[in-house]
Amino acid sequence: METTDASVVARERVREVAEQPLTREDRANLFRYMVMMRASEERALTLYKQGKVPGSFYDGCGQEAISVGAAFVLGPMDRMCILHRDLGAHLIRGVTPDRYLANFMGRADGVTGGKEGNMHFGDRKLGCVGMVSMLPDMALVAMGMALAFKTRRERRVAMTFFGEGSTANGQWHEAMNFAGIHRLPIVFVLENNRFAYSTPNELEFAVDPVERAHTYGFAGVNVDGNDVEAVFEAARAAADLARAGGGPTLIECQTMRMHGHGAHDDMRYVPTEMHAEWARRDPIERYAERLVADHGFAPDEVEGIRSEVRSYVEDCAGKAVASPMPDPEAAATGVFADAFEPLGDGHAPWSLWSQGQSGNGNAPMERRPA
Ligand SMILES: Cc1ncc(C[n+]2csc(CCOP(=O)(O)OP(=O)(O)O)c2C)c(N)n1
Repeated sequence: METTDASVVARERVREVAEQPLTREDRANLFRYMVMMRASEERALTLYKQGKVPGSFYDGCGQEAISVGAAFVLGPMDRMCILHRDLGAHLIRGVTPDRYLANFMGRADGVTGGKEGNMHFGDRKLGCVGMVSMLPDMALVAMGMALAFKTRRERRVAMTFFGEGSTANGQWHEAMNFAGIHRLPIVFVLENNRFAYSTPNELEFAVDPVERAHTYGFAGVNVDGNDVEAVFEAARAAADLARAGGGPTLIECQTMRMHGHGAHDDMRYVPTEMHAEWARRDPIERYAERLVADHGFAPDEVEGIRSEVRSYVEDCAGKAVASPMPDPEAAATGVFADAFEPLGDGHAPWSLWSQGQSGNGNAPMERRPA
């Protein structure tokens, strides 16, 4: 819903730059990163079952299209607050699977160097804040970054993810309200995966959270969260709008958490037919079919990408398992940020959507091989 003339003008400007279609290479990369997320999480679950992960294990199985589609939109100077179902966003920013797997095992080569043995990590040099476990406080952190971008007149965007359960917490309303008042350059990505732990949607809210966006003065859009290109297009429009001064957008992605809340949860509370219905909408299988049916990929090519990524993840697992436990001395290092430490540009093992041509104000993403 448009609320002011400024947002109408911003939407017009967005339309001018948002027409750039995805290339064949972009589509291959969207597929690659979804497969990489699934393969990495499956590998991590195996490590957990082998007793190599000291804590619990959480994943985003079935939700790959959301973090991959949304993160794909951003440029190196944008910033992200990523949560526990969003490994795809870390991978797109350039966290490699070996660092992710080593992190779960508390190893020296993990993202946090063994300081944290779970998914509460972020690599600030790649533009991602370390995860705050209290939900949904990352929305407030992202809001703060967006406020800084706006205050400094930088054409940068903050993006944050959260589940629908988090929207019942007061902190979420504070983030939405403040972002709306100041028209901050922020994209809120809501992952409605039907359950907050064992609580189903009908016991979570009387009004769907996407409906609330307009009461804070900005648009709420609903997308199929199992369709990576639908998520990408919604996130692209939202990020371009934010960059053009049009303020926040709330994107609600409809999906399903296909595994338990954590590896310890047997999901007995999920009706079997419901799970089976969502399995038929698997985002990776759907996209594999679409690449062949609509985008001129040969079936062998799609399977080639799948096996290439799976063997890359397997190599990464070998590196992670070989990583040593951290030196106890390291516990005292890196606790405080060095104020003058230069931030690196986000980069990823495979080339990304060509950001430079979209008028988003970011430098083009550097293209590097794996
Ligand atoms: C303030 C707060 N209360 C409780 C928890 C424990 N907790 C972690 S994840 C989770 C479920 C959150 O559900 P939702 O926001 O829908 O995200 P999902 O896990 O389904 O992706 C809970 C209750 C927490 N991390 N923070």
